[in-house]
Amino acid sequence: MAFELKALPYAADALEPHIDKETMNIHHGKHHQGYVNNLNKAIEGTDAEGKSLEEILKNVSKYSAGVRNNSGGHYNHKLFWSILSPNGGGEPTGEFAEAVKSAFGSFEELKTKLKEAGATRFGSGWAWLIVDNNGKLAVTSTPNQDNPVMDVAEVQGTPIFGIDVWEHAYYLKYQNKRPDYLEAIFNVVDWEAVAKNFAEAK
Ligand code: MN3
Repeated sequence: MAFELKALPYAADALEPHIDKETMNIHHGKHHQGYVNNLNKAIEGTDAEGKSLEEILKNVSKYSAGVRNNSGGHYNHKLFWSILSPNGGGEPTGEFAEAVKSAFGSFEELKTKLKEAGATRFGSGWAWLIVDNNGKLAVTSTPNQDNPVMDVAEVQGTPIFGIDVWEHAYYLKYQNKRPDYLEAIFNVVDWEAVAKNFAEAK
């Protein structure tokens, strides 16, 4: 069964003005679709064919650069669309909010750490909030389309939130001002979705 691209869970213009419609259409319809198509090509005739995305990522060091880049690209974007919402913004609540406070001191401090991780990732990559292998929340970042599920990642764990800092994620609206994009995106983060990911990852 080949991997498939699902439709966005909201309209392409739903995250405006923070993320513009054209960026969403190109990002989802061209970039994410490209990762899905290239992943299906890259696994063809290898033992990755028929495996789940998570299984491929956990053993990604066994596979080609094409499998690494495109399995990461598919996983990362699937997560990205799911943690954004036109009804997002605000702050986490409940058990997840308590865990944030205990790990980072405050929600503001978590945001600062995520923005730093995104701003200082040289070139293309991702900033992550993960549940690490000791069950603790941590902020980390990865280059290119790598992610913390991969056996090659410096810091491993389960991502519950990620920010795409590739230029394709923000350049049309924000040009070279990555920090402005990193500020704006928090207006459309679905913290309920992140809290659900946290509960499942723990
Ligand atoms: Mn992207």
